[in-house]
Amino acid sequence: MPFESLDGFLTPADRFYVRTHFATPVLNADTWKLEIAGAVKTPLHLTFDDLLKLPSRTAAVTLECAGNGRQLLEQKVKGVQWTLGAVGTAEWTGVPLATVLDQAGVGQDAVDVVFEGADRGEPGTDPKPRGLIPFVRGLPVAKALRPEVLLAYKMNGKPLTAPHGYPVRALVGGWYGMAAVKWLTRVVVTDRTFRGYGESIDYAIWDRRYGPPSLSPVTEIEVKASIARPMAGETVPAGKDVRVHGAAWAGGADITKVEVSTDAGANWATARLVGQAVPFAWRLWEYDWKSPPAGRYTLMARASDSRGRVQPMLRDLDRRGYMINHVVPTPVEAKA
Ligand SMILES: Nc1nc2c(c(=O)[nH]1)N[C@H]1C(S)=C(S)[C@@H](COP(=O)(O)O)O[C@H]1N2
Ligand SMILES: [Mo]
Repeated sequence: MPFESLDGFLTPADRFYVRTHFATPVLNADTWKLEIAGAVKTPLHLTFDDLLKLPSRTAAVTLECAGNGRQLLEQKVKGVQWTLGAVGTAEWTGVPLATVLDQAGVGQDAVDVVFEGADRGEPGTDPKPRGLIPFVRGLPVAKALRPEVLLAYKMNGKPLTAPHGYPVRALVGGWYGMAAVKWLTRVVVTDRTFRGYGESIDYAIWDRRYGPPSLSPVTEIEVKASIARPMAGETVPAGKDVRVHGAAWAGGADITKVEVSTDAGANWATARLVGQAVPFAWRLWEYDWKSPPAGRYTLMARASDSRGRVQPMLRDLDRRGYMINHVVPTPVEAKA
Protein backbone atom coordinates (compact mmCIF):
# COMPACT_ATOMS: atom_id res chain seq x y z
CA MET A 1 0.00 0.00 0.00
CA PRO A 2 1.33 3.43 -0.72
CA PHE A 3 1.41 4.75 2.82
CA GLU A 4 -0.29 7.99 1.78
CA SER A 5 -3.50 6.07 1.09
CA LEU A 6 -3.75 5.01 4.75
CA ASP A 7 -7.44 5.42 5.54
CA GLY A 8 -8.23 3.04 8.35
CA PHE A 9 -6.85 0.86 11.11
CA LEU A 10 -6.83 -2.34 9.02
CA THR A 11 -5.05 -2.65 5.70
CA PRO A 12 -6.99 -4.67 3.10
CA ALA A 13 -5.12 -7.79 1.93
CA ASP A 14 -4.98 -6.63 -1.69
CA ARG A 15 -3.34 -3.36 -0.63
CA PHE A 16 -1.00 -4.90 1.94
CA TYR A 17 2.67 -4.70 0.94
CA VAL A 18 4.25 -7.90 -0.33
CA ARG A 19 7.87 -8.76 0.37
CA THR A 20 8.95 -12.06 -1.12
CA HIS A 21 12.57 -13.10 -1.67
CA PHE A 22 12.08 -16.09 -3.96
CA ALA A 23 9.39 -17.28 -6.39
CA THR A 24 5.97 -17.65 -4.75
CA PRO A 25 5.26 -21.35 -4.22
CA VAL A 26 1.87 -22.76 -5.21
CA LEU A 27 0.52 -24.72 -2.25
CA ASN A 28 -2.75 -26.50 -1.65
CA ALA A 29 -4.38 -26.65 1.79
CA ASP A 30 -5.61 -30.21 1.05
CA THR A 31 -2.09 -31.58 0.67
CA TRP A 32 -0.23 -29.08 2.89
CA LYS A 33 1.52 -30.50 5.93
CA LEU A 34 3.39 -28.85 8.75
CA GLU A 35 6.30 -30.80 10.17
CA ILE A 36 7.40 -30.11 13.75
CA ALA A 37 10.89 -31.52 14.15
CA GLY A 38 14.14 -31.27 16.07
CA ALA A 39 14.47 -31.04 19.85
CA VAL A 40 10.91 -32.21 20.60
CA LYS A 41 9.69 -35.36 22.35
CA THR A 42 7.19 -36.24 19.61
CA PRO A 43 7.81 -34.98 16.08
CA LEU A 44 4.49 -34.08 14.46
CA HIS A 45 2.99 -33.83 10.99
CA LEU A 46 -0.10 -31.64 11.04
CA THR A 47 -2.58 -31.34 8.19
CA PHE A 48 -4.56 -28.18 7.55
CA ASP A 49 -7.61 -29.87 9.11
CA ASP A 50 -5.58 -30.76 12.21
CA LEU A 51 -4.66 -27.10 12.55
CA LEU A 52 -8.25 -25.90 12.10
CA LYS A 53 -9.37 -28.17 14.95
CA LEU A 54 -7.09 -26.43 17.44
CA PRO A 55 -8.26 -23.34 19.38
CA SER A 56 -7.54 -20.19 17.40
CA ARG A 57 -6.91 -16.55 18.26
CA THR A 58 -7.69 -13.50 16.18
CA ALA A 59 -5.64 -10.35 16.69
CA ALA A 60 -4.73 -7.20 14.81
CA VAL A 61 -0.99 -7.16 14.35
CA THR A 62 1.21 -4.68 12.50
CA LEU A 63 3.79 -6.11 10.14
CA GLU A 64 6.66 -3.89 9.08
CA CYS A 65 9.50 -4.91 6.80
CA ALA A 66 12.85 -4.24 8.47
CA GLY A 67 13.84 -2.41 5.28
CA ASN A 68 10.84 -0.07 5.31
CA GLY A 69 12.03 3.50 4.65
CA ARG A 70 15.24 2.37 2.96
CA GLN A 71 14.74 4.72 0.03
CA LEU A 72 14.91 7.66 2.44
CA LEU A 73 18.43 6.83 3.62
CA GLU A 74 21.01 9.34 2.52
CA GLN A 75 23.69 6.71 2.27
CA LYS A 76 22.31 4.12 -0.14
CA VAL A 77 22.20 0.52 1.01
CA LYS A 78 21.32 -2.70 -0.78
CA GLY A 79 17.85 -4.17 -0.84
CA VAL A 80 14.37 -3.31 -2.03
CA GLN A 81 14.08 0.51 -2.05
CA TRP A 82 10.95 0.92 0.08
CA THR A 83 9.72 4.42 0.81
CA LEU A 84 7.13 4.33 3.61
CA GLY A 85 4.76 1.66 2.44
CA ALA A 86 6.29 -1.60 3.68
CA VAL A 87 4.04 -1.65 6.73
CA GLY A 88 0.45 -2.69 7.32
CA THR A 89 -1.95 -3.93 9.93
CA ALA A 90 -4.25 -6.90 9.44
CA GLU A 91 -6.44 -8.99 11.67
CA TRP A 92 -4.81 -12.39 11.71
CA THR A 93 -6.42 -15.64 12.79
CA GLY A 94 -4.35 -18.62 13.73
CA VAL A 95 -3.27 -21.18 16.28
CA PRO A 96 -0.71 -20.08 18.85
CA LEU A 97 2.55 -21.85 18.03
CA ALA A 98 2.77 -22.71 21.75
CA THR A 99 -0.27 -25.01 21.40
CA VAL A 100 1.47 -27.07 18.73
CA LEU A 101 4.85 -27.02 20.50
CA ASP A 102 3.15 -28.23 23.69
CA GLN A 103 1.71 -31.16 21.73
CA ALA A 104 5.15 -31.99 20.42
CA GLY A 105 6.79 -31.44 23.81
CA VAL A 106 9.69 -29.01 23.67
CA GLY A 107 12.90 -30.61 24.94
CA GLN A 108 14.89 -29.25 27.92
CA ASP A 109 17.73 -28.53 25.53
CA ALA A 110 15.65 -26.37 23.16
CA VAL A 111 17.27 -23.05 22.21
CA ASP A 112 15.72 -21.65 19.03
CA VAL A 113 12.65 -22.34 16.93
CA VAL A 114 13.22 -22.10 13.19
CA PHE A 115 10.41 -21.43 10.73
CA GLU A 116 10.91 -22.79 7.24
CA GLY A 117 8.92 -21.72 4.20
CA ALA A 118 8.23 -23.76 1.06
CA ASP A 119 9.87 -21.14 -1.18
CA ARG A 120 13.41 -21.74 -2.35
CA GLY A 121 15.97 -19.68 -4.14
CA GLU A 122 19.49 -18.42 -4.34
CA PRO A 123 20.20 -15.64 -1.86
CA GLY A 124 21.50 -12.37 -3.23
CA THR A 125 24.39 -11.28 -1.01
CA ASP A 126 27.77 -12.88 -0.40
CA PRO A 127 28.84 -14.85 1.51
CA LYS A 128 26.08 -17.24 0.53
CA PRO A 129 25.58 -20.96 0.84
CA ARG A 130 25.72 -23.13 -2.28
CA GLY A 131 22.57 -23.85 -4.24
CA LEU A 132 18.97 -23.18 -3.41
CA ILE A 133 17.95 -22.52 0.16
CA PRO A 134 14.51 -22.19 1.73
CA PHE A 135 13.44 -18.93 3.34
CA VAL A 136 13.90 -19.52 7.06
CA ARG A 137 13.97 -17.55 10.26
CA GLY A 138 14.81 -18.52 13.82
CA LEU A 139 13.71 -17.02 17.10
CA PRO A 140 14.48 -17.87 20.74
CA VAL A 141 12.18 -20.53 22.18
CA ALA A 142 10.98 -18.07 24.88
CA LYS A 143 9.60 -15.74 22.20
CA ALA A 144 8.25 -18.65 20.13
CA LEU A 145 6.08 -19.75 23.08
CA ARG A 146 4.48 -16.34 23.56
CA PRO A 147 0.79 -15.92 22.63
CA GLU A 148 1.56 -13.33 19.94
CA VAL A 149 3.33 -15.98 17.86
CA LEU A 150 0.71 -17.56 15.61
CA LEU A 151 0.41 -20.12 12.87
CA ALA A 152 -1.92 -17.84 10.91
CA TYR A 153 -4.32 -19.05 8.22
CA LYS A 154 -6.63 -16.05 7.91
CA MET A 155 -5.98 -12.40 7.14
CA ASN A 156 -8.84 -9.97 7.77
CA GLY A 157 -11.26 -12.89 8.10
CA LYS A 158 -10.40 -14.57 4.79
CA PRO A 159 -8.01 -17.37 3.87
CA LEU A 160 -4.49 -16.06 3.25
CA THR A 161 -3.83 -15.09 -0.35
CA ALA A 162 -0.87 -16.70 -2.14
CA PRO A 163 1.38 -13.61 -1.89
CA HIS A 164 0.78 -13.44 1.86
CA GLY A 165 1.61 -17.08 2.56
CA TYR A 166 -1.33 -19.37 1.72
CA PRO A 167 -2.24 -21.64 3.38
CA VAL A 168 -0.34 -20.93 6.62
CA ARG A 169 2.26 -18.40 7.69
CA ALA A 170 3.99 -17.60 10.94
CA LEU A 171 3.22 -14.32 12.62
CA VAL A 172 5.54 -12.92 15.26
CA GLY A 173 3.85 -9.99 16.98
CA GLY A 174 6.31 -7.23 17.86
CA TRP A 175 9.05 -8.34 15.47
CA TYR A 176 9.94 -7.08 12.03
CA GLY A 177 8.39 -8.91 9.10
CA MET A 178 11.28 -11.26 8.27
CA ALA A 179 10.20 -13.56 11.12
CA ALA A 180 6.66 -13.90 9.77
CA VAL A 181 7.59 -16.81 7.50
CA LYS A 182 5.07 -17.42 4.73
CA TRP A 183 4.13 -20.79 3.16
CA LEU A 184 5.23 -22.36 6.42
CA THR A 185 5.95 -26.08 6.10
CA ARG A 186 8.49 -26.89 8.83
CA VAL A 187 9.17 -25.79 12.36
CA VAL A 188 12.47 -27.04 13.74
CA VAL A 189 13.41 -26.75 17.40
CA THR A 190 17.19 -26.49 17.69
CA ASP A 191 19.49 -27.38 20.57
CA ARG A 192 21.88 -24.55 19.83
CA THR A 193 21.70 -21.01 18.52
CA PHE A 194 20.60 -21.01 14.89
CA ARG A 195 22.47 -18.55 12.65
CA GLY A 196 21.12 -18.97 9.15
CA TYR A 197 21.48 -16.66 6.20
CA GLY A 198 18.53 -14.62 7.46
CA GLU A 199 19.97 -14.03 10.94
CA SER A 200 23.53 -13.24 9.90
CA ILE A 201 24.07 -12.03 6.32
CA ASP A 202 20.56 -10.73 5.73
CA TYR A 203 18.57 -9.07 8.51
CA ALA A 204 21.48 -8.58 10.89
CA ILE A 205 22.85 -5.36 12.37
CA TRP A 206 26.04 -4.33 14.15
CA ASP A 207 25.50 -4.46 17.87
CA ARG A 208 28.02 -2.61 20.06
CA ARG A 209 26.69 -3.45 23.47
CA TYR A 210 30.00 -5.14 24.35
CA GLY A 211 32.13 -2.48 22.70
CA PRO A 212 33.39 -4.11 19.52
CA PRO A 213 30.61 -4.62 16.98
CA SER A 214 29.07 -8.08 16.64
CA LEU A 215 26.40 -9.06 14.11
CA SER A 216 23.01 -9.57 15.77
CA PRO A 217 19.79 -10.65 14.12
CA VAL A 218 17.12 -7.98 13.62
CA THR A 219 14.27 -8.75 16.01
CA GLU A 220 11.90 -6.26 17.68
CA ILE A 221 10.24 -3.37 15.89
CA GLU A 222 11.49 0.08 16.91
CA VAL A 223 9.28 3.03 17.85
CA LYS A 224 8.18 5.01 14.79
CA ALA A 225 5.60 7.45 13.50
CA SER A 226 5.01 7.94 9.79
CA ILE A 227 3.09 10.73 8.14
CA ALA A 228 0.56 9.50 5.57
CA ARG A 229 -0.72 12.93 4.46
CA PRO A 230 0.34 15.44 3.46
CA MET A 231 2.96 13.46 1.62
CA ALA A 232 6.39 14.70 0.63
CA GLY A 233 6.08 17.31 -2.12
CA GLU A 234 2.34 17.79 -1.63
CA THR A 235 0.75 21.23 -1.97
CA VAL A 236 -1.83 22.15 0.68
CA PRO A 237 -4.21 25.13 0.64
CA ALA A 238 -2.76 28.13 2.49
CA GLY A 239 -4.96 29.77 5.11
CA LYS A 240 -7.04 26.64 5.70
CA ASP A 241 -6.71 24.01 8.41
CA VAL A 242 -4.75 20.98 7.22
CA ARG A 243 -5.21 17.52 8.65
CA VAL A 244 -1.82 15.90 9.21
CA HIS A 245 -2.28 12.20 9.90
CA GLY A 246 -0.53 8.90 9.96
CA ALA A 247 0.25 5.86 12.08
CA ALA A 248 2.72 5.11 14.84
CA TRP A 249 3.87 1.75 16.13
CA ALA A 250 6.40 0.33 18.56
CA GLY A 251 6.36 -3.47 18.29
CA GLY A 252 5.30 -4.93 21.63
CA ALA A 253 5.18 -1.52 23.36
CA ASP A 254 2.34 1.02 23.34
CA ILE A 255 2.58 4.38 21.65
CA THR A 256 2.30 7.01 24.39
CA LYS A 257 2.77 10.15 22.34
CA VAL A 258 3.10 11.42 18.79
CA GLU A 259 4.44 14.92 18.23
CA VAL A 260 4.30 16.90 15.02
CA SER A 261 6.57 19.70 13.91
CA THR A 262 5.78 22.00 10.99
CA ASP A 263 9.12 23.82 11.19
CA ALA A 264 11.71 21.06 10.66
CA GLY A 265 11.89 20.07 14.32
CA ALA A 266 12.29 23.50 15.98
CA ASN A 267 8.88 23.29 17.71
CA TRP A 268 6.71 20.28 18.45
CA ALA A 269 2.98 19.93 19.18
CA THR A 270 1.19 16.85 20.47
CA ALA A 271 -0.97 14.95 17.99
CA ARG A 272 -4.23 13.20 18.91
CA LEU A 273 -4.05 9.41 19.22
CA VAL A 274 -7.10 7.82 17.58
CA GLY A 275 -9.05 4.96 19.20
CA GLN A 276 -7.57 2.60 21.74
CA ALA A 277 -4.16 0.99 22.02
CA VAL A 278 -4.15 -2.54 20.59
CA PRO A 279 -1.16 -4.66 21.64
CA PHE A 280 1.26 -5.29 18.73
CA ALA A 281 -0.70 -3.03 16.38
CA TRP A 282 -0.18 0.50 15.18
CA ARG A 283 -2.06 3.51 16.51
CA LEU A 284 -3.49 6.03 14.09
CA TRP A 285 -2.92 9.68 14.94
CA GLU A 286 -3.93 13.08 13.60
CA TYR A 287 -3.01 16.70 14.06
CA ASP A 288 -4.85 19.87 13.03
CA TRP A 289 -2.39 22.20 11.40
CA LYS A 290 -4.06 25.57 11.89
CA SER A 291 -4.26 27.61 8.68
CA PRO A 292 -0.64 27.78 7.54
CA PRO A 293 0.27 30.98 5.67
CA ALA A 294 1.58 30.48 2.13
CA GLY A 295 5.14 29.17 2.12
CA ARG A 296 7.34 26.12 2.26
CA TYR A 297 7.32 23.90 5.33
CA THR A 298 9.08 20.82 6.64
CA LEU A 299 6.77 18.50 8.53
CA MET A 300 8.04 15.87 10.96
CA ALA A 301 6.42 13.33 13.26
CA ARG A 302 8.05 11.74 16.27
CA ALA A 303 6.68 8.94 18.44
CA SER A 304 7.37 7.91 22.05
CA ASP A 305 6.44 4.59 23.62
CA SER A 306 5.66 2.89 26.92
CA ARG A 307 9.24 1.62 27.19
CA GLY A 308 10.50 5.19 27.27
CA ARG A 309 11.85 5.02 23.74
CA VAL A 310 11.67 8.16 21.60
CA GLN A 311 12.15 8.13 17.87
CA PRO A 312 15.69 9.36 17.15
CA MET A 313 16.43 12.32 14.89
CA LEU A 314 19.49 10.70 13.36
CA ARG A 315 20.08 7.47 11.50
CA ASP A 316 22.16 4.81 13.25
CA LEU A 317 24.51 3.48 10.53
CA ASP A 318 25.17 0.28 12.51
CA ARG A 319 21.73 -0.82 11.43
CA ARG A 320 22.88 -1.20 7.82
CA GLY A 321 19.69 -1.20 5.69
CA TYR A 322 17.32 -2.24 8.50
CA MET A 323 15.23 -0.84 11.35
CA ILE A 324 14.87 2.59 9.79
CA ASN A 325 13.03 4.67 12.37
CA HIS A 326 14.75 8.03 12.54
CA VAL A 327 12.57 11.11 12.01
CA VAL A 328 12.30 11.98 8.32
CA PRO A 329 11.43 15.42 6.92
CA THR A 330 8.30 15.80 4.81
CA PRO A 331 8.62 18.93 2.67
CA VAL A 332 5.25 20.51 1.73
CA GLU A 333 4.10 23.79 0.30
CA ALA A 334 1.10 25.84 1.36
CA LYS A 335 -0.28 27.77 -1.60
CA ALA A 336 -3.12 30.26 -1.80
N1 LIG B 1 8.61 -17.86 3.04
C1 LIG B 1 8.85 -16.55 3.09
N2 LIG B 1 8.40 -15.84 4.15
C2 LIG B 1 8.63 -14.52 4.24
C3 LIG B 1 9.39 -13.85 3.25
C4 LIG B 1 9.86 -14.61 2.14
O1 LIG B 1 10.50 -14.10 1.23
N3 LIG B 1 9.58 -15.96 2.11
N4 LIG B 1 9.64 -12.49 3.40
C5 LIG B 1 9.59 -11.99 4.78
C6 LIG B 1 9.68 -10.55 4.89
S1 LIG B 1 11.22 -9.87 4.76
C7 LIG B 1 8.60 -9.78 5.21
S2 LIG B 1 8.75 -8.12 5.47
C8 LIG B 1 7.25 -10.37 5.32
C9 LIG B 1 6.28 -9.67 4.41
O2 LIG B 1 5.01 -10.24 4.51
P1 LIG B 1 3.92 -9.85 3.43
O3 LIG B 1 4.51 -10.08 2.08
O4 LIG B 1 2.73 -10.67 3.73
O5 LIG B 1 3.64 -8.39 3.67
O6 LIG B 1 7.23 -11.74 5.01
C10 LIG B 1 8.34 -12.47 5.50
N5 LIG B 1 8.11 -13.86 5.30
MO1 LIG C 1 11.13 -7.67 5.20
